[in-house]
Amino acid sequence: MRTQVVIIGGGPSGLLLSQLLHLAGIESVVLERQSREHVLSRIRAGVLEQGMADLLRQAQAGDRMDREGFIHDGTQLELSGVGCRIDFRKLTGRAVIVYGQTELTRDLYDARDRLGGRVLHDVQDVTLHGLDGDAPYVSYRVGDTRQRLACDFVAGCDGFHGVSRQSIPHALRREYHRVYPFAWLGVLSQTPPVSAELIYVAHDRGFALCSMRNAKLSRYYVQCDPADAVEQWPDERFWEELKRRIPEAAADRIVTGPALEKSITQCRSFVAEPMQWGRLFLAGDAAHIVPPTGAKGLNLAASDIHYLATGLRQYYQDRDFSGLERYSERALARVWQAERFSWWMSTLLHRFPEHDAFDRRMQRAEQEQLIRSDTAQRLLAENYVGLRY
Ligand code: RFL
Ligand code: PHB
Repeated sequence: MRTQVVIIGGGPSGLLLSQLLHLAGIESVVLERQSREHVLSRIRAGVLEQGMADLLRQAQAGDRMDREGFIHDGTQLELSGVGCRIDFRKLTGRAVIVYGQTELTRDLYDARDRLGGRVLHDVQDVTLHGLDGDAPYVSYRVGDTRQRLACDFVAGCDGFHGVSRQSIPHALRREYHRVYPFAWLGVLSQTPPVSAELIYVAHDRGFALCSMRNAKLSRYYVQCDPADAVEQWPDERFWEELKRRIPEAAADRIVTGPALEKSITQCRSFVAEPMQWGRLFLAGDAAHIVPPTGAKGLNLAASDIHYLATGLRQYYQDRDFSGLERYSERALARVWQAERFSWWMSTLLHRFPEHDAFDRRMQRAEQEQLIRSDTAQRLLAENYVGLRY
């Protein structure tokens, strides 16, 4: 079997890439380890930058997002008891869209189905071969049958725990890693959101976030210990802790209910360089992770895919290698900006167990600067709505 581009991973990165390539007349096959139901059961990101939204429309997968997504012109910050609204529209002329990753992934699957795209599920033991030559191929197993798929290029869109990144020789790979001393406990509940805008809270007891998926579905987070297990957080404990951290008026009106989903995510920053080796190109979480505070993970995956799809189109249309050769450099320039922003916003809003009195004063001073300075607010807003591609 042969195709032009093998895409490892059927998450948002892989599906978006295969859809954009298809629309440019480039053939691909997506190899996904899990079932479609499993991929669609993961509750993750919720905030889309304009660049990602535009890309989804370009991929003919943006109709439902445009109908059902919510445009947010700003966000609320509650910084050690002081409220502060960041007005994205006023400060940048742009906004973000609140639309869940689960829905977006479903829309991409539907778009792939409509065009007859090839997405293979339950694919095991994916192995990449010949990446440093001009005849790469990928082998994998479905049930008891081992298959081999020859191609021109391999796109590694298989997330942080995937195999693609490991296929780049260790000596040629540089990895940057920061594990934070906290995690996020997230709850999805069938209740109306407490506020029309997201509320990011820095509190002495730890960070909290009020977010949403739609008018009837809320998503809330509290900072917790990375060693905590979900079982230690029965619903009552979660709601009680959330109410202690969020502004009093919000705590008074919040509607609570059973958790439909509850999960704990360790906060980390991670970048692997370079994002290309021979015929292999890494994109999305396969190459980088951000702590979720700036809502950048999914949006960074989208900008990678934009650069990669552009490079592949140039190659297939004009035999011009230059976009592919510059892929890693272009993608990484934007990745590092988003890494900085996510790290900064995490540092601003979380409680660090190792912080001493001086560290806490520095954090408070930074929060105060944001409350009083338009310039500081503009910087936050520019990064939050997303740097241009
Ligand atoms: P994904 O979504 O992880 O998809 C990768 C896909 O590859 C498959 N796979 C393999 N397939 C074949 N062979 C193998 N060997 C494979 N190994 C893995 C996996 O099954 C999966 O389907 O990466 P992608 O497409 O790059 O998309 C990136 C986004 O998913 C990610 O950046 C965000 O969801 C990050 N993230 C969040 N971002 C936000 O902006 N806001 C959030 O609130 C937020 N919450 C989260 C998150 C990521 C989480 N992870 C990765 C644990 C919460 C969690 C729990
Ligand atoms: C979410 O709704 O899941 C969400 C929103 C904003 C973030 C992180 C997660 O910064």
